Amino acid sequence: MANAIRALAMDAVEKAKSGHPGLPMGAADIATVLFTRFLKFDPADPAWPDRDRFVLSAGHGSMLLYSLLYLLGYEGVTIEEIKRFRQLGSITPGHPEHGHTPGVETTTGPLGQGLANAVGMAIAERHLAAVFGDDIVDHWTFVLASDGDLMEGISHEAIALAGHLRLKKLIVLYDDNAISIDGPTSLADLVDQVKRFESAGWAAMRIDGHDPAAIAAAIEAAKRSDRPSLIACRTTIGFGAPNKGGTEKSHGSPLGPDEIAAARQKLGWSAAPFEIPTDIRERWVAAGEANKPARLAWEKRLAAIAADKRAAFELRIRGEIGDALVLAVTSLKQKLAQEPKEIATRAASELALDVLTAALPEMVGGSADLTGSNNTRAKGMKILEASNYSGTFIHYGVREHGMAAAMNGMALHGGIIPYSGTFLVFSDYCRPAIRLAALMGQQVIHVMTHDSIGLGEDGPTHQPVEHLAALRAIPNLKVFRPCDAVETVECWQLALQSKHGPSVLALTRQNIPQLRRGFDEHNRCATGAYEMIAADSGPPIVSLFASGSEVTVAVEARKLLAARNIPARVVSVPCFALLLALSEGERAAVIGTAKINVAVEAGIRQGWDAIIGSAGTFVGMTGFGASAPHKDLYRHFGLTAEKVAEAALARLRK
Ligand SMILES: Cc1ncc(C[n+]2csc(CCOP(=O)(O)OP(=O)(O)O)c2C)c(N)n1
Repeated sequence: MANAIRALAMDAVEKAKSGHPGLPMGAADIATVLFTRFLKFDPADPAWPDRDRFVLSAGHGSMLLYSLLYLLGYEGVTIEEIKRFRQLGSITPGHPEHGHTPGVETTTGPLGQGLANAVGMAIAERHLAAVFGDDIVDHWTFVLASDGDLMEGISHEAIALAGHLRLKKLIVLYDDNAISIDGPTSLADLVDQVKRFESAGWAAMRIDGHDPAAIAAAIEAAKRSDRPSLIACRTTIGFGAPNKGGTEKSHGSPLGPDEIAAARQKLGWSAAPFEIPTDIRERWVAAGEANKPARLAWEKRLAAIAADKRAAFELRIRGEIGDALVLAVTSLKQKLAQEPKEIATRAASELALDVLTAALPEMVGGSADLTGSNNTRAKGMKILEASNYSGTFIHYGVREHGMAAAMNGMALHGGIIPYSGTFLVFSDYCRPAIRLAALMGQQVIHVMTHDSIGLGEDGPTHQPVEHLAALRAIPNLKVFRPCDAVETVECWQLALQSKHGPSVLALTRQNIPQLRRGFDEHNRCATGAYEMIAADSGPPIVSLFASGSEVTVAVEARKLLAARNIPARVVSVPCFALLLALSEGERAAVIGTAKINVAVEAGIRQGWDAIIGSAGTFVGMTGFGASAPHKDLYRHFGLTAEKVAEAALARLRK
């Protein structure tokens, strides 16, 4: 049965003239034991909530996964699609893409991410089991990880978190073939992975990854463990290829016709390319059908639980949030209308979280060791920890990358809307995972505070300058930068309604006035930008655009211009992505037709031209910040109402 995987991988890579045969051939025995004897799944229902998760962290070995999905009978994963490996429009792309191919639990390729996603999936499983009971939530998370996965820094964050949380239902099968692209891993690495995992609180063992009995015994032992488990499976990369096997030559290129012929002979595989002997195919199909009774039994158990609990579970799995959100948002906006607040937007976010987390139990929050600074722990939230998985707040430790990737895993698992916190400047430490959330269309929400030089004394190491632009460059990511308490609540609402992509909320450390007064039921941030204050003496000559804390600066600048009889309007721009997604006409209406466009933001100009045009004037940062109290910094860098007004006047004089 394992040779069927090997043959398909060799043949598909050969036909595509590119790809990675080494991993599928080396790990075929591990995968065969796992999928035929342990993994709980049903190809007839790839989204079955209580299925075991299998994450191929080493995404370059995609043909391992595609071979399995084909052999097990996943709908759509046909032999034709295997033959179209890596071709435009196929469901067998170079690296596995979630949402593209049934049975692919997460998008992998950037090494280390899958492993960290799996930690999030395992957290989600424990949490939902604690909330809804083992009757309906009781599954395992398996990972196949390579040398490269374990060399990546993110693996350190992920395994430390998993060990700390005692995620005993997480099992990592390590394809320990000691080969990577450049050659033997000894070129660059001498880490003893078993010791490393043990030191992080895991159970770890070494086995022969080509011995089915040893693989099965190890998985059984891992299932009995009270902690997460690493099974280091010693394998031969490209197993079966007589000359290239065991070397980097089998890692990432077609083996070539001669080597394939020799491998077929060595493996005793005489079937033609892309053909699987009937008896072997039947055994694979039978393995694919083996768990149907388990799924039907689960459906019965689900039907038997209390109706309200079942409804809550199903709603969460479907990712629907119902009316609770709008009610919570409306009541908070009413409160802010009655009692305006001059507070930092991070503090406004905490006010929002107090009501939102109370209304939406699917929100699981956290912070990378900046809880008090990010204001992400709302009232009444209990800690999610090994002794209480029903908690909803995670202390991720100083592990931004692992946190962001684990959040992706939770979102992929389903039933949870993960949000978390760090400083905006450290979005760089999360970026690869944020990008993958955007690519996969997963709802994760990053609260990123201390969003500009306005954070003050910590200085340029902590002051984001290019980060808003860099994040806005990621497709399908919404970057929100609200200008006051009301916009903060509205942006939270929009992030929670963005079911098919991640959001970043960039929030201030410093207090700012509440500009939005009175109650407006309508979410004004929904269009990404809107006219906050119209020009008060005739048609506007100047449009002042700003986001976040600089909207206050624009409002003051408008007054200075008005004093000189220059009519100016203020447009708040909390979210570029939403503004740029409007129809051309709608967008043009928001941007307006004033003679002069001026934008002010405590960041770099990049991206603003789409709004103010290349002829527009930008008041912002052109280099790094400095260490000083925030008001001094705003003056020093010219982010003041006077400078903004002057910039507009200078244009008028031209
Ligand atoms: C973050 C990241 N860096 C680099 C790569 C390019 N790359 C793909 S596979 C690989 C290493 C291959 O070694 P290993 O993980 O042991 O896989 P194997 O050779 O066993 O297939 C590298 C560097 C990548 N996919 N992701």
